[in-house]
Amino acid sequence: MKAYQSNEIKNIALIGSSGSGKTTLAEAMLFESGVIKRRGTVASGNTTCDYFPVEKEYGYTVFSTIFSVEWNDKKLNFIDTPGSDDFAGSAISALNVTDTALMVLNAQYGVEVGTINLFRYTDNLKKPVIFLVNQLDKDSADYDAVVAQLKENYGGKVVQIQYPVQVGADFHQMIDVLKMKMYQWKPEGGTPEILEIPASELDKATELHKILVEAAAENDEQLMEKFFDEGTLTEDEMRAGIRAGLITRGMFPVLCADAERDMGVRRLMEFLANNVPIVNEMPAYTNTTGKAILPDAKAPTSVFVFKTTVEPHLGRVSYFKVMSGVIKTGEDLTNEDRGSKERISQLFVVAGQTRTEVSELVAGDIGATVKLKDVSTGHTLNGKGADNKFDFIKYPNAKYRRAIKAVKEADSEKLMEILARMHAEDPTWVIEQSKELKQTILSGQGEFHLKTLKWRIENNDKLLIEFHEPKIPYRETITKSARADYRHKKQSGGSGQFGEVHLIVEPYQEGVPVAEIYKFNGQEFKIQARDVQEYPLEWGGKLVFVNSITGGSIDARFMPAILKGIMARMEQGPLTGSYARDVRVIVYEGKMHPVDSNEISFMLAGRNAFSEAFKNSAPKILEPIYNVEVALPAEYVGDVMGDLQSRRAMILGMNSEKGYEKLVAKVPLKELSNFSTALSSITGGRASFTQSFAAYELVPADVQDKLLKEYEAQHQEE
Ligand SMILES: Nc1nc2c(ncn2[C@@H]2O[C@H](COP(=O)(O)OP(=O)(O)OP(=O)(O)O)[C@@H](O)[C@H]2O)c(=O)[nH]1
Ligand SMILES: [Mg+2]
Repeated sequence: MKAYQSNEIKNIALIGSSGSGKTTLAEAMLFESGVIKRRGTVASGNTTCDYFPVEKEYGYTVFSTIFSVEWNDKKLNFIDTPGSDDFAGSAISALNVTDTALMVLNAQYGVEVGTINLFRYTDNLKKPVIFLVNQLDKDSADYDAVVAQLKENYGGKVVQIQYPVQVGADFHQMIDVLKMKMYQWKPEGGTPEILEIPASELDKATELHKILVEAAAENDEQLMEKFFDEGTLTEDEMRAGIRAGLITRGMFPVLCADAERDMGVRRLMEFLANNVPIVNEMPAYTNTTGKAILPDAKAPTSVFVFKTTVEPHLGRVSYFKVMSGVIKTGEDLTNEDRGSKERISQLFVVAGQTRTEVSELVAGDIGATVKLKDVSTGHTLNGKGADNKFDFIKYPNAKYRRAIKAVKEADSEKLMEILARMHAEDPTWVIEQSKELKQTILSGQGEFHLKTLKWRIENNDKLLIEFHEPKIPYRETITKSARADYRHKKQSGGSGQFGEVHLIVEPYQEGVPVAEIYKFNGQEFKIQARDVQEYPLEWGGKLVFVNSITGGSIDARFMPAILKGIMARMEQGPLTGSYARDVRVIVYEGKMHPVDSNEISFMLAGRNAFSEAFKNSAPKILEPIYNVEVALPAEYVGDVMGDLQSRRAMILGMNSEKGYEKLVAKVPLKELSNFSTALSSITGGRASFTQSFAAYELVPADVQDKLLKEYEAQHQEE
């Protein structure tokens, strides 16, 4: 492959709903540009982009795949991404390192929920979007309906570049209103005949051409003037206008294809080579200090690793974008995130598994390297004179969690290594070894997402794993004040143990001072808060420890032991063994023994007094509540609402957005366990949702009873 300069490189993300035809299109582009000699199909599992065994087995894309093609002296770097919401992390990372999104639509279904979600990501990232209406050969394809839907959703900025003369099995001709030509294919597709527009289509083509010229002119003042003077623009001027429109998201061009039969693909690549902005026309990236880093080949070298895979016979492959400067083989770079040195032994331009070695890649380009020692996704490698770090990719929150375990206990350690590696490959697989729950919790984007991971571990690493219902990180707290005392006394031969602690517990509320007098059973307790310590707890909330000892009934040196005893109980709450939070403890009285008192005695006395007081203070269990937002087609709102209500959800609202409905609710984590699966079965996969932690709230009385019983039963067993 020839060496390309920054102004000859275009980076494009292939995005779109699952099944719209991205991988099939990629195959056709690779074939037409001569990278591959035969076109594979998704059904036969021999495409360039779906090369992982799991993808062949399931018949859909799981990992994004990078491929580069040369077209009209431009280098087009594409990233084929999975369309399923379960793999949104890949689409988001691809959008972050490319400059334009090619959004593929299925002409049968038009704008799907997947389209809308993905479009929203392009909006957040301010990336240009080109729509490609694919599968025009399908019998129920309806091109005009798709364009109408696009306009309804994205307004007048949606402008047709092409339209099909016929749709369905007969599809083999389309009119290009930029070129003002008709493209016609033989049944085998590939290179079209380029013909004059037939008389029957001329009126429609002319009308659409006019709309396109005007839309192109609108993005540039000079073009607008020229358009007013002469009533038209040259092809070059139109391109300049389209490019300007893409950059500002002032125009969303629409093109046509039948990727399966390789029709429209060559013209699409020509359009991309001519119109997609080059890297330095797009807004600069900023490093973590906020400094703009231009894709300048003359600046010091910085490359950002956005993807890592582990491949048979090759090991770890790091995919990167050159943020500035030039990366060369034989060079030593510094891993800014680790402080370590890395030798770049080989550089590749890739097309799936096919790799072509190159000696250098310039700013703006995308490539791969192998055998780096300690580099993960998200790291930056710098050459001399650069000290950049980048962290611009924001992955979506996890929304499906399972406890994961090796079937054989002996494999546990190996499993943790594999999981760490899987996380490096896909950062949306999140692994947490929870000390609290005594489980390894794997979180991801959905059931599919986790199933894929299981498939890979079992098939590639030959290690059997199982998923379990994850435990819920409950919390305990108290709702009124209570008092207790406890004497720890032990006489065993030599020196004994003695410690006595009297304390009051009460709910902790920010800003509420300790009272001077507390009353229990008609008896008054005077409090003198001599020392108040606030301890923010690792697991949320606070423990406030008040020393109100007067007259030296307990030596100051024993106070830390009492606190330690209480803290031990906070870590394993008296009700269900969950973490306790938001408690104020006032130690106001006690007794010592001149010989037998020691730290251990006061620790035990403190712990037991606290336990007893806690149990008498109307203790309650708290559960994590999550904010949930569901985007779904209107026809499913009733069913999904019903499903949410059966999950103890509190529905907070419903809004209509363009083309879909949005339900907002608060739902206990416990009830969200299989929500993504239920949602996808209710809506046939046409909905998506996000979840994020909101707060801890009291569980209803019946749930608390059930939890207490479960805990008791479990304890009796142990
Ligand atoms: N008839 C017809 N079938 C197509 C066309 N494009 C893709 N297909 C078929 O549609 C199915 C899905 O295509 P893919 O290329 O896997 O779709 P994708 O967008 O990559 O899907 P994900 O990887 O799940 O996001 C495959 O069976 C393709 O052969 C087309 O233009 N016409
Ligand atoms: Mg695919």
